[in-house]
Amino acid sequence: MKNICVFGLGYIGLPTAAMFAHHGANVVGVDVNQHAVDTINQGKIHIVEPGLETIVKKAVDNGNLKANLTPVHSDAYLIAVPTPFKGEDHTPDLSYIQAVSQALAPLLEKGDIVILESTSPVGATEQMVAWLAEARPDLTFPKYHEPDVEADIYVAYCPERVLPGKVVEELISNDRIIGGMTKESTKKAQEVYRIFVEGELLATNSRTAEMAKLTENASRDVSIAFANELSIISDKLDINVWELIELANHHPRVNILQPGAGVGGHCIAVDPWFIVNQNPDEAKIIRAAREINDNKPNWVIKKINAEVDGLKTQGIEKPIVALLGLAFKPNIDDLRESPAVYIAREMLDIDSAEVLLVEPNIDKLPKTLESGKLTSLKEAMETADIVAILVGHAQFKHTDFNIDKAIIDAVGIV
Ligand code: SAJ
Repeated sequence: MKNICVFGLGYIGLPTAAMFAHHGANVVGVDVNQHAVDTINQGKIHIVEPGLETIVKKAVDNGNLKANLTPVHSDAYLIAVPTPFKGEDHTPDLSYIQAVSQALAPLLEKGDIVILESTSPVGATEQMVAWLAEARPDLTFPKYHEPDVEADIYVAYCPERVLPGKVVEELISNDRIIGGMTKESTKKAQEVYRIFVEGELLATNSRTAEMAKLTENASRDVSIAFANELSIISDKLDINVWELIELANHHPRVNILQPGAGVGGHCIAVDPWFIVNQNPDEAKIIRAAREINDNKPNWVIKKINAEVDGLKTQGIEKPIVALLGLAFKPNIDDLRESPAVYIAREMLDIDSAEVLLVEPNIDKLPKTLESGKLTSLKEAMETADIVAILVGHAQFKHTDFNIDKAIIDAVGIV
């Protein structure tokens, strides 16, 4: 498996392409974004991921990795393009996968393998095969219900499960699920990933692999929702939820996660909806978890506003509120789909308080928060009347919150 074409050079596609190239494969990465293509061809990266730039630079310098706007014929095609929602009801939008299918279909030759990595609803791999087959009636393609019948083209669904911030390390060491449409497709896909994966390559079929990816993130979402629900109940009962969870977790078979300001990122807050959308009558806990986690930021806003109202009745005309943390999780600079950004946006629209934004991992506020003031932790701690801790950044852990201010601790630092 010498020549590999990777579609989508984002958070998953680029590290994967670079890793194949780093291990000797001849890789062409394809993206519609000219800026991304140009940046990568200079040996640089357009995303933030520790350790990735070094690998990309080496691979570009030794000629194993090249970025392009259009694909070239390869032995293996990997697809890592986005699968966003179409509208309010969380219907998955497979149009990027469709566009890639149409671009790669003319290049296919007997014996090639097509691997879908994009997080997808169950059945997406079969839909992709339908698009490929429509464009190439001269070739045969595998069928889900005929796993022993071989076809001209091998097809598999192989989700990634790497943690943003640890991608380089986890790509190599994580076990991987390899879901072939046929048994032979599974074997071929295992050969592809064996190029750099040191973890186990777990064989299954395409539907189970699709559902496994969604299940992993839904599982974490449900666990976090449980913690978030406990935090709201505990607040009402005047119990410290962090102590409560710590104590409960001493039970040998209990392992509760941590409550927070909500669930952010591009995976856990998104993937469970693929299950709910496809199984609206059956996916009850999964839907409830999404709703609980999506509502947590509004609960935090209510708590902050209650403190604001309290200070106003004490005569402070416009209390100063410091919001600590904007990233979607601790110790990263990624603000996308962040509950803290949502809270900041809502608080900036409120006239009754002045809002200071503290995020030590960035030096410029995003457009949506431009009306806010990026403030140092020191200044915020000196001037604010109310401090709301929204993200558990390491910098905040070393701060003394034993001060004469109202503190709302959404992440259990205090
Ligand atoms: N969070 C909590 N409480 C916790 C743990 C997390 O509130 O106890 C919050 C975080 O603050 C954050 C959100 O959940 O807002 C998600 O963070 P995360 O670190 O749990 O996960 P992600 O989104 O960075 O990456 C997840 C991972 N999935 C699982 O752990 C099951 C990763 O392995 C996947 O590859 C990734 O989604 C993905 O791409 O799907």
